[in-house]
Amino acid sequence: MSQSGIVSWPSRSPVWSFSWNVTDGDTEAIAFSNVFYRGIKVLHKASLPMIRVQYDSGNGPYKDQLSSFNMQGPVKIYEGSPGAGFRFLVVESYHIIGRYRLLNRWIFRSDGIILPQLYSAGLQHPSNHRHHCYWRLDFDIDGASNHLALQHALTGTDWGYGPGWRPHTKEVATIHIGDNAWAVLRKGANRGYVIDKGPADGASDWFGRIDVAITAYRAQEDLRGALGTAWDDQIATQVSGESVDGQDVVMWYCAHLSHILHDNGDEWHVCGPILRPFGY
Ligand SMILES: [Cu+2]
Repeated sequence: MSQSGIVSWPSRSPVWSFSWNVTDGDTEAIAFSNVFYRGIKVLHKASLPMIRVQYDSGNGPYKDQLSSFNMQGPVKIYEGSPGAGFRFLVVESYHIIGRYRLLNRWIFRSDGIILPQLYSAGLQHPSNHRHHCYWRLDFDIDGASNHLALQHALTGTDWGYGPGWRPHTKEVATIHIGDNAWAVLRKGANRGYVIDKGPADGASDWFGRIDVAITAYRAQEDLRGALGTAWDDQIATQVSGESVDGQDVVMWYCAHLSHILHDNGDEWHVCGPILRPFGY
């Protein structure tokens, strides 16, 4: 059964507000929509529509989707603090697919940092394998237009956004370079998010070939969990070379979570990017 809710946190003078839902069918785990930080829009929608798993043993591959059907218990929402500095709000769902246990956790910090995290444990087959986790981040920094996506390179060249920050003006699907940092900003305003590669996000390979794709928002391209197969993420179908300069930008972020056999599947592994605000 699907679940949904509206969050305004903290209830007195909210820092974060958004709606969320989990459905069955062409699902995308927890889908967050209309995400605002301190009253300024950040994301039109954020979700995890696709996980592709590839085994060295040749079993599979698989495409896993987190849904209300394989979710165990309700979505949990709770808050906490690591001590000084900031507080955080967690929205999470726990799923079982075959022998996998998957925890889909989103952390919204009071300092504006967003941590989408996927935790995984369990082995479907006794073989090393990789989970390729695809987050779809439909940014709406200050609204649905006038965005720019940048990739950071380790160079002193300045394209007008600081040394090494090179704008991607056309749709692109590519891999990380340099220090693996990206940004989506609102042109003309020094406001946006830096997207850093998470510490356990691994490397692309022949099976999961991309780390990031930047596309122009098209309503008909939001296929939720229907995009992709076990063999092909089909993200290339959304990358046609269209201009993304000043458009409404969607970022696909892929982490490549490696599972090594010798831990017997008992250990939890975690992956996911780090989203840091600037100018909010
Ligand atoms: Cu695994």
